[in-house]
Amino acid sequence: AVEAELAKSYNTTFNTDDQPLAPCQIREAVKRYDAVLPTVTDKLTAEALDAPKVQTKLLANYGVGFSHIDTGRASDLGITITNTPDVLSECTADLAMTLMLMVARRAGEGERELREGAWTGWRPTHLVGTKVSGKTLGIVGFGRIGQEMAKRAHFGFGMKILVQNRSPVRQDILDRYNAVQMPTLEDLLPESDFVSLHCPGGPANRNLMNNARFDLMKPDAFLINTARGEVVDEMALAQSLMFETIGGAALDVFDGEPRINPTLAQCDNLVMLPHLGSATREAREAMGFRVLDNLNDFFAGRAPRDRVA
Ligand code: 8YV
Repeated sequence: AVEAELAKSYNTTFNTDDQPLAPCQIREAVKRYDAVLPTVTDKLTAEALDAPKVQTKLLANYGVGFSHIDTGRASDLGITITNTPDVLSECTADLAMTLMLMVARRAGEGERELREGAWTGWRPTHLVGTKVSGKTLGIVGFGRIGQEMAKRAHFGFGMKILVQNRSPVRQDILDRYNAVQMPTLEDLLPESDFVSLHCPGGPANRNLMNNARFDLMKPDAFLINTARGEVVDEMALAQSLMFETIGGAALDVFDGEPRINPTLAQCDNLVMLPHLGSATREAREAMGFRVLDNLNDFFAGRAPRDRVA
């Protein structure tokens, strides 16, 4: 539906290849089009944006995260960037809850066992997992999605909520979920039974979860990542999983996705999904209309509602 709406008002070219744009195609696009609508798979690096003459005035990103865009380079070229916040927060938090429950209750392992025809019957110790209700959840990044996660975990599962955020969170927001803001990640990690990442990607948060920080987690704690792959040092994670210095992990995003670090795939105590955070009909359609709103604002000379750079 959103494609039809777009085509009504704009002379539109769709990338129907189902493939990310290669750097040369990005260079070509910014030379030709007034606006480009990238997704997370289109790497708008400084190199890809290095076109001699740039026609593009707006990068209207389809998604809330935009660490695939070199914002400094785009700004130097006078390009405005917008994203699609809010409309995917609930679905992404739903998926983070799904991952948390899957890894704690060993749902992925159970499903694999059934499909392999390897289930031999009920036993009292079979695939015994970890209780989620009432446990402590550490939320890293307390923006829109982090707060939706807190809502679900606190009201639905009676979890105690700890928060780590780069800036102080308003007390009335923390009070909604009976949440406590911890001064640093080093304070949050040893106290949490589950750690869920909801911070932005990009260079500032690359390898935020590294060896030293995995060592601070409880030996039976779980890591959940629906943020960006680069936030986790995947070799450090694989080691923690293999040596069982943490209980397990569940990832929806990967550094260099769709390529998966083969060591990760060998870990049984790891649940993996192919970047499904916002993958519902409702969220994807709303994201499309949010892109359209930003385009319409920008080309009508108004400030786009979701300008991020
Ligand atoms: C999107 C996401 O599917 O919004 C984001 O940041 O990671 C996903 O919800 C993806 O970005 C599409 O571009």
